[in-house]
Amino acid sequence: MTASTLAQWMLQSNSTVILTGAGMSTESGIPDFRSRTGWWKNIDPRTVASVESLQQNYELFREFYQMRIQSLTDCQPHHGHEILASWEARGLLTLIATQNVDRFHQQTGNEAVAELHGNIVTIRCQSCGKPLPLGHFMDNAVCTYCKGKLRPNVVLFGETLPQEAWNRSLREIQGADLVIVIGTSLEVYPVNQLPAMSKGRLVYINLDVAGNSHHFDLLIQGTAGEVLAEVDNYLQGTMAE
Ligand code: BV8
Repeated sequence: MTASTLAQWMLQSNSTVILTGAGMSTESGIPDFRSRTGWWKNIDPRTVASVESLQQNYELFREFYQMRIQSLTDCQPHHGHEILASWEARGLLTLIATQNVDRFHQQTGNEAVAELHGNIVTIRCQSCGKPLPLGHFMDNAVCTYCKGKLRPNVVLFGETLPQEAWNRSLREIQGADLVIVIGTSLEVYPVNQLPAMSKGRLVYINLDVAGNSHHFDLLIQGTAGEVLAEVDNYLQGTMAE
């Protein structure tokens, strides 16, 4: 019922927005944050992923992000990412609003992507804001322009979200017939306010569907890769007619 229902809703929808979180990338080998094997199980995010950590604990901050960036090089998008790219190519998706910082949606071909929490693969100087090559950050260099601290273009705790990505996601979600939330605990503000902005149908695809307080029209418990493949099978079948 559930995967076929979602396929039908997608075919009936004139505007579908997908909101993804770290659970979209765990099948690629990237840990999420809050489940049993997540980053924050052993690390307090405030000590490595906040503005304070950048200002007061720069070596630890830099080591944490160098390790995150390094571990990305051994990971690849999975079939679920490819399905989402094919859905955009087939005109089934208006936007992917993502909390993920790995750029896997873009890497597999999605073009309409709003990065709500930035990314960890491009670097800027914290002082003068100028962009610098990733290698400078990985080699512990300082800013070549002003000798300031280098940092990834990720949204740290205590930083505001990129205005353009936020406005675009809010606008598209408010105008969507269907919003599909995939692989996120919806614990982080203000992204966790977005699902309630939908006036259309709201679907949650997640390993853990019990732990959220949002009103969803459809809950599909399972891994992103498996559920997306199941929904795509129904879409392929229906669209082939
Ligand atoms: C801001 C760093 C305002 C980047 C991240 C007290 C109460 C409430 C709110 C606050 C508070 N104190 C501070 C705040 C605000 C704070 C916040 O929300 N804190 C919370 C956590 C308490 N938010 C902020 O600071 C934001 N900024 O509010 O600014 C402001 C205004 C004016 C001036 C200045 C500031 C900025 C948000 C920070 C974004 N950066 N981390 C990084 O290193 O990545 S947040 C971090 O969590 C990640 O970036 C990630 O994007 C985000 C969300 O996590 P999820 O993607 O949901 O991942 P999670 O592990 O939680 O869940 C994964 C789910 O997937 C699980 O349910 C799991 O079961 C499921 N899953 C796993 N595998 C699969 C799966 N599902 C399906 N298939 C699978 N295979």
